[in-house]
Amino acid sequence: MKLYSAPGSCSSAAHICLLETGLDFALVKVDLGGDRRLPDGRYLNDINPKGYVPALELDNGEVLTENVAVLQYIADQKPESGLAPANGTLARYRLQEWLGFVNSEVHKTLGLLFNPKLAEVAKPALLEKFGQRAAYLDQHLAAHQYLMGDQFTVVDAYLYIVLGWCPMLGADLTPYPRLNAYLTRVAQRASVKAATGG
Ligand SMILES: N[C@@H](CCC(=O)N[C@@H](CS)C(=O)NCC(=O)O)C(=O)O
Repeated sequence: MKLYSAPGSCSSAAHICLLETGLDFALVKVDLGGDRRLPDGRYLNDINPKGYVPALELDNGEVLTENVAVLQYIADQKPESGLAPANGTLARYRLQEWLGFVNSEVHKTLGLLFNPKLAEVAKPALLEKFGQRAAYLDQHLAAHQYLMGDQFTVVDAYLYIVLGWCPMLGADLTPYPRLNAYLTRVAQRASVKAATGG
């Protein structure tokens, strides 16, 4: 497997999860701020015509994109890692529920704030929406170590990475003590340290 990833971007979640599985993979770093040319001379668009990371090239040459699919695929390559509950169980749908929440409510709300073309006037409304999502997470984590309970799963890697953007975006996490404790817990994992240089 080959992961096309930009360190610090959402694709680092897939990097963390690959490290958690212990599977063999190659990491191809993509500079999103540059011309997105890859070491082999191709461009990111040649791998993912949608033009973004993560992209996971499978051993049969197929390319899988979208965090929600990529993360679950990685987890399913090593079920004993516990990164995802078994397919077909209610717990798996709960994981997908969380993945949907992190993807569309957290990642994409924060992601808009990176856009230099975003009007200043739009920022408070986005930050307010983010605050509501953070408060919900904080409340959930009062009774749980990780989003799915006692087990670290792919969605924790995803949430950890996107919440890491908060200081750059002016999104204040100090009102959410349980969320902060959770981030500290996740940060201690060897896979997270290795993928983020922590
Ligand atoms: N819908 C995609 C979005 C992925 C995404 O937002 N990737 C960002 C990095 S966090 C990216 O590559 N942005 C570059 C661009 O859109 O041009 C997913 O959920 O995987």
